[in-house]
Amino acid sequence: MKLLVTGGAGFIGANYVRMLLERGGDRVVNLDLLTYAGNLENLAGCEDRPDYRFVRGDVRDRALLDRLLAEERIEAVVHFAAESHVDRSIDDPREFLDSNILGTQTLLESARRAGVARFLQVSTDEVYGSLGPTGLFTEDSPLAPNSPYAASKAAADLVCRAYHHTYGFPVLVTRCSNNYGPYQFPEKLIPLMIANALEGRPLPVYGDGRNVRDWLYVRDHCEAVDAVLRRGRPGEVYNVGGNNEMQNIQIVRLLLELLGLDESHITFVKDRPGHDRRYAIDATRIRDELGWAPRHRFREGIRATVDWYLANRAWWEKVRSGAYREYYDRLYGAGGRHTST
Ligand code: NAD
Ligand code: TDX
Repeated sequence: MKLLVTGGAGFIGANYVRMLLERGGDRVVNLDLLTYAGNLENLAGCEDRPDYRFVRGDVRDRALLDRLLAEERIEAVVHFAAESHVDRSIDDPREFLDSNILGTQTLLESARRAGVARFLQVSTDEVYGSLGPTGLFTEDSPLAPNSPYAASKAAADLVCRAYHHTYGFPVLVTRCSNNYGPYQFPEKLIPLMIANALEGRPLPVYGDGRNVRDWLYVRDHCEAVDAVLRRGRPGEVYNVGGNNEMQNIQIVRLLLELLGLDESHITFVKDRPGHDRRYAIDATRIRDELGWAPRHRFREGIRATVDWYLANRAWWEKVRSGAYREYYDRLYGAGGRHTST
């Protein structure tokens, strides 16, 4: 298939592009704006393949999209591109609404006009809001996003829904829980904690550390996206989860254990405003309809992830320099939102 992957230089997108190229049989055009989160080093070794092309550009650039879709005779779009970090959305929501909502609509419109046969919107469990101590999100759970990031993703999902309902455009939506694995930008919990631990910095746990996330190895998410893209029912939403609920503090302790460090490195800091307490996914639909299930056990996946960050120190040291330092100091430094409690 001839695929346009957006956001393919980011964490999940790069893992997805790598998976497709490993497997072979598709042509992959990767459109990415290379924001702070996009990094072509995530795709090192792919550049010269005849079945791959990188284009730097914005999903809000309609003229570019029209040209690219026609020129490459694109048959399917997998839309990863987005502003993805909740803390940044709390600091400055505007770019999230712009990129995530208008970006999705621009891409939908261009793809519809070009007669694209499948359009997959990569969404998140955060659109459902927060759970209490029990229960799971199903595809029928009401949308109740709590952060500007989550609101922007929910809005984009609704625009996708409208394009299917109004124009019959073959849109599919996946809503996945928290991913972890190689190439994740070290602003997110797991790589941030690993990098801080390796640099001898404190590990900043928000609030009481008992917020729960359902962690899924990135490769399992990529396989779910691909299954839905090729075999899912247009107009449908598919939840994707690891059936692996953990409190943040458990994750941080486990990382310290794997790194051979003690708990003195943990520091509890001021909570994230509006911090969702618990996410948990019911992934029955994708399992029953498409036969998808996670293939990586958490213990193995997290060990592989720690090993990857140990072996790729140059990768994360580079992305943590420059502009990242300013961001980190603003949020976690003296007077920042996440100062020690
Ligand atoms: P990321 O921040 O690592 O990567 C995002 C990529 O999109 C970057 O390469 C960036 O340059 C690119 N991008 C941003 N705005 C763009 C624009 N306007 N035009 C073109 N490219 C643009 O994000 P990620 O963690 O890989 O997440 C990818 C997608 O998966 C997002 O849509 C996110 O909402 C969703 N998702 C992420 C998770 C998770 O745990 N990380 C879980 C569920 C869903
Ligand atoms: O320094 C930290 N300390 C901390 O305690 C950071 C960065 C996070 N946390 C907590 C907040 C969350 O409860 O860890 C948990 C995970 O935080 P993030 O890695 O920021 O992820 P989350 O907010 O859960 O959102 C992620 O999963 C869903 C992705 O960033 C989203 O793109 C995805 O949609």
